[in-house]
Amino acid sequence: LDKKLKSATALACANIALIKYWGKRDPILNLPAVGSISLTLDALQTKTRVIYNPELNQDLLTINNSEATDAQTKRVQKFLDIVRAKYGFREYATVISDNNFPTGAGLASSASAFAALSMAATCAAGQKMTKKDLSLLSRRGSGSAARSIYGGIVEMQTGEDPKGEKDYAIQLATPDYWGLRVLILITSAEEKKIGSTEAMNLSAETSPYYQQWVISAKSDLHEMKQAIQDKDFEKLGELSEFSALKMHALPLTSRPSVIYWNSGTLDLIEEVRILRQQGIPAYFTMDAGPQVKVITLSEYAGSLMNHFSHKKGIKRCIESKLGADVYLTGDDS
Ligand code: 2P0
Repeated sequence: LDKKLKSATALACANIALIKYWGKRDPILNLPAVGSISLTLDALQTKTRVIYNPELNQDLLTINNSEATDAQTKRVQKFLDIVRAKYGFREYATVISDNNFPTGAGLASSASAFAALSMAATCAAGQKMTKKDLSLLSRRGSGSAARSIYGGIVEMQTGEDPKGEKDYAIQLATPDYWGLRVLILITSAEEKKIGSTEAMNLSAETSPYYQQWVISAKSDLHEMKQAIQDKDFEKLGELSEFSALKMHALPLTSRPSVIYWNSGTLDLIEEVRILRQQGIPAYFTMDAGPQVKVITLSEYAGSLMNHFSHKKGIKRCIESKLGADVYLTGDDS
């Protein structure tokens, strides 16, 4: 790199999978065992600045103006080692990352973090990357980050190739294709007990349902793509709930078992089903944590936000529309 400091800042949105990723076919290259389909979430954004500095003797990371934990710093260092090896330079970096969503809300997102970091780290190193290259690279940081390169509705593809040349995301629909909304209902702000990387490896090793999960993923992806093409909201919602519950069956049936839900999570599943009986188009999904995300249509989002914000057991509600592709903010020019 040039003698002077090189920096770049990128912004990426988090995403919520409708058809879930769970399990890896290669832990080193971080190749997913199954494809997935997600909605990019405009309301949950990470902005990351990378500044390479020849005077540093290690990478430094701050998140929301505080020094990151050792585990977070190590994960970023490992990722920047991949970038340095790929482009043949040695400078360490200061990485400054900020989330626009409330900290301590149980929403820490490796997806938006590694998507933003991929773009900032390569751009600051003077590399022009295509979206496909960024998706391939950010997958090394976190599987779900490969999807956060794109806005709208996104598919993470997966192949049989041992090097993972087909394991990158593509955009299925732009943010304005369909008025989908996601309500993020926070039931607990606690740190999760076991991270998804560890839990998915445990599932692959010990859950008796794991093989079937991998086999059955293909038809879920196929059906979901059809539902998106047809703008069939009922089908999209029904498949999303099915994939979420099927995914959670893996940690639930691992040894030892991992339960990500709390009683508030179950209350909200029930609540969403009751709303549906009343004719309101709302479907739930959950990731590796107790928060419930409600998928709905734009015309129902306001009244549903109002409904949930008065519910006992909900700490906070965030409404999101579909977000955009990762981009450079221009703060460094
Ligand atoms: C998903 N999750 O499709 C699934 C559903 C959580 C539940 O991707 O090990 O942090 O870094 O590749 O991406 C969370 O796992 O895992 C995740 P790694 P990641 O969104």
